[in-house]
Amino acid sequence: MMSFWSCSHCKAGRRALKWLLGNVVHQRAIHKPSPALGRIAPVFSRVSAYGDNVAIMDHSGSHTYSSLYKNSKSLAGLITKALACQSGDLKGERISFLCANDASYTVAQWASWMCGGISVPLYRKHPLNELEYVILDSQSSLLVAGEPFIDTLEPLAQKLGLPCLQIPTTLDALQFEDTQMLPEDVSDWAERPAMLIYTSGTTGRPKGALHTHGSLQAMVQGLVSEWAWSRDDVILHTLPLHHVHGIVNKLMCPLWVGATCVMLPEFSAQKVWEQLISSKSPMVNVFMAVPTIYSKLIEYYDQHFTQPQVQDFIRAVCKERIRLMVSGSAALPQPVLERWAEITGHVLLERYGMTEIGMALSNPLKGPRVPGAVGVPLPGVEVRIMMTNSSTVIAEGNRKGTQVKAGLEGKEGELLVRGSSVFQKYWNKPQETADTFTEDGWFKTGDTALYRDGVYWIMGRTSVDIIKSGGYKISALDVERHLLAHPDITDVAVIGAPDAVWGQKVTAVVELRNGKTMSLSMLKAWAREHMASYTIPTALILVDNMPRNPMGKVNKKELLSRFFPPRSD
Ligand code: MLC
Ligand code: AMP
Repeated sequence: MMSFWSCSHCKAGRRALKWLLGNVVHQRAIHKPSPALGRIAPVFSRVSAYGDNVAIMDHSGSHTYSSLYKNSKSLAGLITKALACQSGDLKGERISFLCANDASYTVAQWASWMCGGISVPLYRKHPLNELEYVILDSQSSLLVAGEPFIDTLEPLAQKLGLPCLQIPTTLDALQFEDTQMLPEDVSDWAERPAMLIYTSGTTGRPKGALHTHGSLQAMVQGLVSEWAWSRDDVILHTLPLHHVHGIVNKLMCPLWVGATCVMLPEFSAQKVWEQLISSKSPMVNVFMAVPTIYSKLIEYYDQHFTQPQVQDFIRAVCKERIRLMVSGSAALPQPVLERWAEITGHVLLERYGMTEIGMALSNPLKGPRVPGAVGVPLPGVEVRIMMTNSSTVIAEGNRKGTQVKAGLEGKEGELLVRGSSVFQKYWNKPQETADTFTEDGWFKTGDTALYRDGVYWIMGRTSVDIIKSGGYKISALDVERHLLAHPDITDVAVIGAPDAVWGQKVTAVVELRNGKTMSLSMLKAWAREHMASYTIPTALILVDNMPRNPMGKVNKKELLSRFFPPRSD
């Protein structure tokens, strides 16, 4: 096949051009991304323009932009006071916080930034040992607990000798401290560290990916322009708030433009349906979720909305009111995409992203969305597909187009990403940081991708040791490390079995001590104390001897095909 330059947005135009030129090779220089970010400053510095607009609606009511700002300032003052920081600038000290999915989360995040700190969001479904790991690894100086979590964090704070502040449920009860604060117009926001997000890898414990205010703003502005966010938007938020999907795409984007975020405390299929079709103001017009959530919503719909009039009503309401429905964080199965389109009239917009890079590739807001593909690079993002174990670039592209090496269209390789939304480093892990970038500054995603028909396709992970279940990235090695601590387990291999609803199922292949028995429920009960709920195996396979090759290694691909042979249909 000949190489050609392709404008990724216009398939028909490209075909016509190809025909016209008789397949003549056309090259076009790849431009460096021009981020055009403008002034870099955290989201709270924009809120004076949004004043009394409702920023967040949660279980306790409505919170305006000005009230969030005021309460964040109060908490920032309490933080600097607790840390005896006279200058008002914590210069990147870490503030770990554990809040419910409500306005207190934003108050904790903004407050850490207002006093120059790095926000480290903790997750309520993590057991104490995991919370402690993040607090210690990030070397946090202070903990902040939303009221429901004070009993969780206070003992940890005492154990670790850290101050712990509480955010009352009634945010206005936060006491204002008139302390020195970082001026909002400091000139170096772009390089200032902003947030540590913990993410699993193929080696070791989770790593803290450090984003600066510059990389966060690049992520937000890319999505705001690409998906046409406006202050009239109302998004329904149902995702955990310790990963970029929930933090950036669903919370920071609406707050950036002065829109409203309706927050549910956690995902519930019933509550989501109620909100999507509710005629109470403000009416939701934007929704984003992981594929498992769409599967669960479909399951609920099929069980509860069986009457044709109800189905017609739901479809009409979704079609009329909702302007955007997005899926991401894991591959969207085609049956889910199709069924969702039947139910709601919306073809889900699938996009691709990662903790370290924010969002990189997206199907278009307007124009055809190719099922199974993840579209083209977002503004400011450059991508490359590299042939495995070689320096050959198969394809390279940005917003303006993609070049493919002659004869290599459709060939798979590792996806590399570069651009202003890419993280700065893994916290205190210089070697891991260096290993994950090429010498010329490309981030190696570990995802296998290809470029075909003018769009990018994600084909899976290069490592079997990364499992995606329910949109969560789970390290098989980390799960093995936990399970090996079980007194009855002598050997274990964790694999990700394919699963229609969850993407992959965390499956433990286990060898037990002689004479011991184990059921899945026994294993789950034991694991609950030690592991985050979403990492606990949901399938258990007992073996007499762990199959190992002559080098003593477990071949996980073989294990997968042995226990989960590919279906022929
Ligand atoms: C879990 N269960 C399974 C299973 N997996 N059962 C059978 N097969 C499987 N494969 C069981 C659990 O053991 C549990 O059982 C029950 O299902 C509920 O599990 P849960 O984890 O408590 O589920 P739930 O609370 O319903 O949450 C599901 C979810 C959640 C989809 C809402 O997983 C979620 O919020 N996911 C989003 C993750 C996310 O935000 N990712 C973004 C990362 S950022 P029992 O018996 O214990 O009740 C990123 C970048 C990007 O990826 O591109 O966005
Ligand atoms: P995380 O590290 O939790 O941010 O997860 C990022 C990973 O999710 C990526 O490296 C991909 O493996 C996966 N991912 C995100 N979006 C998609 C998508 N649309 N299709 C397939 N995989 C995806």
